[in-house]
Amino acid sequence: MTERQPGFATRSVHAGQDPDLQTGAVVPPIHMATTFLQDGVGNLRGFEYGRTGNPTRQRLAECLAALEEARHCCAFSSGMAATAAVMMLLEPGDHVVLTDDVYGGTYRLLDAVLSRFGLRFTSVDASDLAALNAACEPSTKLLWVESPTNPLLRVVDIAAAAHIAHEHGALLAVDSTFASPALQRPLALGADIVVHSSTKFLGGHSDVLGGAVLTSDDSVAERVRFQQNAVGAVPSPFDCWLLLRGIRTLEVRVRRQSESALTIAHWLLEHPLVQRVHYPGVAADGARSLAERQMLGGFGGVLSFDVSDAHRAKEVLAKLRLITLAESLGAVESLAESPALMTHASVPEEVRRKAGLSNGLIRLSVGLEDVDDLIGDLDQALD
Ligand code: P1T
Repeated sequence: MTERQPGFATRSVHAGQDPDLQTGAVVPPIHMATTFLQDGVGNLRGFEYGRTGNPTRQRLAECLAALEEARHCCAFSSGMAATAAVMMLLEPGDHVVLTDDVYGGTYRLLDAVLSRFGLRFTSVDASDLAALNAACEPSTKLLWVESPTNPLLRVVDIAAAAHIAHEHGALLAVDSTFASPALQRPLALGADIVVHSSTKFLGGHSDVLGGAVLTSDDSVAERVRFQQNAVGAVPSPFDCWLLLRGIRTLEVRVRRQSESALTIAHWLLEHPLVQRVHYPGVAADGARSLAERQMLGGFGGVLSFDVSDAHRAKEVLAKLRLITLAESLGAVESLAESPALMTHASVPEEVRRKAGLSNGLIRLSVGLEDVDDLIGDLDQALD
């Protein structure tokens, strides 16, 4: 009889988190050492130097790989560091196709930094597969998509995007931060690389920055590891430990956040001042059924909605009492922000407008508070 693979919640609690062998401590210790004894030159006990590897970081990587069902994971010091490591697999002159509503920092990295090193990119609505295909050029080496996207919560058909990428001889990287591995496993759908900002749902408590690159491609993994060791964007052992602690409750947090977000999305749809609600669970039929097929039992804890203009959006945000006005998402406390003025301010206005990102857009990350209290807060702020 083949042994049944442990379920997702079980892996969240146990993968990479075996008790400490030496002491039996149920919570594994944090290894702070930056260097490791060699029993003779080059005769290592598994670790050499803290930038190259660390036992706590190795446990985190093992855990994340088990959650994403990946052969390899490389844990980084932030989501942007993980993103940059993937982009640095490319050569000057290579072309990247990018989702048009990506996190503003990802756009900025390509637009203001990597373009100086010869990378070219085209932004496109990746939920439109014909447009995605048409944006590919002979020198396209990477398709970079978010699903759901930040901040318009569009759902990209990952299996179809993988097919398009491979037909063009390119890799598909999916920034799966908004779904977390609790709701989406892009590698199983054909993606080559998954990236997370583990600052968000994985950490879950707004107290740790982190990122991860996951892949089952041995050559990609080797190049990402080499790049990380050469450049040095490694997370601290304490940050890795905090992430392992947060991940233990990932499944229950995301389930509850998804339920509350769906309830709030339905409530917002009925509000006279709300012009549009962006959430896969209330999207048009095609997008919703794609999300139902592609996502695993929930649509995630982030939604966004349009009010008339930037002035009204600022007023609503200023009136919130329970929901905190702040960037970031995926934490136990609810957060709201204005993408046009905050997280996506580095994206030029005409690029934002073309992507459908209005100045009156408000993004809400739903936390673990009682959903009635969150609706009460939105109700008084929109009044
Ligand atoms: O902040 P950092 O850990 O470096 O992650 C960057 C990043 C990457 N990908 C996505 C989809 C993200 O949303 C982010 C960070 N986003 C925010 C801080 C935000 O408020 O949208």
